[in-house]
Amino acid sequence: MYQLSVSLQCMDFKRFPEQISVLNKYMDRYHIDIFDGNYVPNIVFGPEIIENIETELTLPFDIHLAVNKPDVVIESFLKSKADTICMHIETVNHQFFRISDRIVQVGKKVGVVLNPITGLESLDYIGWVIDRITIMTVDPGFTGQKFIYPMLKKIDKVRSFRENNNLSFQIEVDGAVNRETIPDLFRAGADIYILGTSGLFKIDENLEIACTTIRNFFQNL
Ligand code: S6P
Ligand code: MG
Repeated sequence: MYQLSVSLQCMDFKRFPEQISVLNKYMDRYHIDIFDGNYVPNIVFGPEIIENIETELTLPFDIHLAVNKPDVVIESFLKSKADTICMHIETVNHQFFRISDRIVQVGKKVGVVLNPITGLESLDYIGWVIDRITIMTVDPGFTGQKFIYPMLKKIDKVRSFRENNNLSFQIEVDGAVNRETIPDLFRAGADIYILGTSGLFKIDENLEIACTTIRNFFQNL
């Protein structure tokens, strides 16, 4: 069954209380991007902000660590209420198992994120350890970017790998997930859809209408 996740950096923070109460009602989970201004040329949330807003989230949320050195910052995010911590495989290839063990130790789920340019070679070794794989369908760092179509083939390959090996991790897609790209993503086999500017907030000024529109869209796939 698919899940609709919302990228919180795409919200209108001037209207946070109003928007979060609507999202809590219509969506399945939240996605919080952590940028370090180095791995990606942007900065948005940090641990203190998460501590402040997490009490208002009635849905589970994950943390997407798009940072150069996840080991340096991870402890502050392990203290959060996030149920899943997702890290870029490119940033942890010398200590993936050490970090994933630590995530499991605190009772959270392990997610791995693959940039569009990154291949699937690591799956042979990590497929048995992870709870989720996030296929970036844009380069990480910014909202409102163009969908990278060859990622559909990648999702399909990940799905086959999961089936052939009898595994159960979820497949998540992140970047330009909207009404134009969702039918293809759905056919390719995505489970979790991260909705941002194009997939949710730009649908309608009224967030309640935007949420019901995208929900109905999924129901009719
Ligand atoms: C991208 C980030 C994403 C975005 C999301 C925004 O660096 O990891 O989570 O927040 O993709 O959605 P959209 O529709 O603006 O691409
Ligand atoms: Mg993200």
